[in-house]
Amino acid sequence: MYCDQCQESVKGTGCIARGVCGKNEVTAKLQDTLVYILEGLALCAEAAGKSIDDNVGRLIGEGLFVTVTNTNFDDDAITEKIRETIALRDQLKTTLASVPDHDCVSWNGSTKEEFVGKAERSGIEALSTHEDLRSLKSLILYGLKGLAAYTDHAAVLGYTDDAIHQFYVTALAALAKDLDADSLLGLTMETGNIAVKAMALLDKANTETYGNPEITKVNIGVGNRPGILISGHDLKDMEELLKQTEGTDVDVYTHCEMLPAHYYPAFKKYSHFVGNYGSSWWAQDKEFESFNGPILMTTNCIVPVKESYRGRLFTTGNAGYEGVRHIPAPKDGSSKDFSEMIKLAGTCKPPVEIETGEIIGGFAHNQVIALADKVVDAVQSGAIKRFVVMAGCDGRHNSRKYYTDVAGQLPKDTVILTAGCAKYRYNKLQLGDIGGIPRVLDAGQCNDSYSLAVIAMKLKEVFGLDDINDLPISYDIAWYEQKAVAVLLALLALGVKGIRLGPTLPEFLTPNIAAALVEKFDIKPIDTAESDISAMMAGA
Ligand code: SF4
Ligand code: SF3
Repeated sequence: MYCDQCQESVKGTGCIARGVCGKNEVTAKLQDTLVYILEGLALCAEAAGKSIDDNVGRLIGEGLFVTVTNTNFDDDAITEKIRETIALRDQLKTTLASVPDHDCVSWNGSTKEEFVGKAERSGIEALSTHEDLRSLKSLILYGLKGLAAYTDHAAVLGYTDDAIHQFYVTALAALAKDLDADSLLGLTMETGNIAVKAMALLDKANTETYGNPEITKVNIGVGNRPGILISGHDLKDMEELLKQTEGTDVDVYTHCEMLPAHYYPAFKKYSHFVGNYGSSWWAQDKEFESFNGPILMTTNCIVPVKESYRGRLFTTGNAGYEGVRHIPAPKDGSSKDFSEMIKLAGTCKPPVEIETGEIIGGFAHNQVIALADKVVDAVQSGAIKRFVVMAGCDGRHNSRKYYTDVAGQLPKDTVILTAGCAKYRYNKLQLGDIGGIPRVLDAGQCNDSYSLAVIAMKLKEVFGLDDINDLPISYDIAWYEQKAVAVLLALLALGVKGIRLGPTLPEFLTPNIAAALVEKFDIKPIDTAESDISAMMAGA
């Protein structure tokens, strides 16, 4: 195996024997083959020369999502996805006057062993023999995986966009071709544009379905009834679980990226929706243990499952883990059936209290724009000197203490704008407020970084500026998996310059490609908290 798609990839070599995330060789190879066959499907779709239909777009999006870090560790589920993709590719082939001449179009197999064997010649290393071109193709592929995850969440709510589906075809087909650096750089920028579209689509899907997020205080303590813990990013699962547990003796709690569900009006009416339990994804091995009740993983991030809670863990959607029960979506579009989990919850003890108090969030674009007068006054009076966008992902490494230090040491006249699980590094610090505006404004999940961009655009308009980079906003983004790659490319596509990216620059960027990004966008690696704070306060 070879994998370098996340921030925790083994430095210098990528993960070659077993992933730091727990992904083993077989799973990694199956994921590589799945992407390879998706390239074949894309070449055929391109040759067909007409728009792909929604079902094909959905299948491609799901295939990409399954390969996102910490999403699916279930070899049988990935094997089935490869079979489905081959069937679709071959069906499309029969309609073509001229079939593209490429191994990813003609290669066939049907068993797990054949798919694993194929990965020897189809993984990331096969993208190009030239390391800079491979680096650019990796950047496109990883951004594509991230934006596909967002698009899939929107599709679950009935929102699709042909332009995004068409881009799946363009980008995946490009991975199978010999293209020069300029073409690949152009495609990288286009990946950012499409990532903006994907986040906007998901924002529309979430807010039209569940209302605009509102300022909300979320309880982080526990009640005295058994609970179900729900994690990941899928709000439709959240809705169905709340409906099915209403009127039972079971409470519902959120973990990690599901925290922002509390901010949506549609979920506030449920009195058994008690609060947020625990913290970031990587702490789940301890927090799932002490939660005591069933846990539903709707997406990433799943960490290697401990025996102490394996029997209480369930996956759904594109998430999967060998030996863990999976709750499928019925083919007829009806609700998923969470009754087994609910029954199990009734036999469990209530969660162990690990903290008490409240956290505040719900500062997505609509809510912040509603407060625009207050925010503009605070900037004009000098009460707010600077905004620092600290969105993105959290991760295991101690080096991420940097983000806690930055948040804690930023001057009191600064406001942190956040989204994604990166917030868990500082959202429980008591950082106070500025004239009633909290110093940490949480917009929501990582995809709600879109909200932060909308807020920046609005401020640019209000202050009559020509360039988004003239605003008193610095960007100190944390990345871990491929959704953060999509968010980063989206910010670049929106014209944001001078982004700090940490805790390390991606392993898959070669020195030449990293230098090109630095030159074009002034991307910077992080330094110490002290020196970055003084640079940011000086506008650098
Ligand atoms: Fe390694 Fe990250 Fe790939 Fe897992 S997803 S195998 S940790 S690079
Ligand atoms: Fe987190 Fe996995 Fe990226 Fe949605 S839950 S931000 S890491």
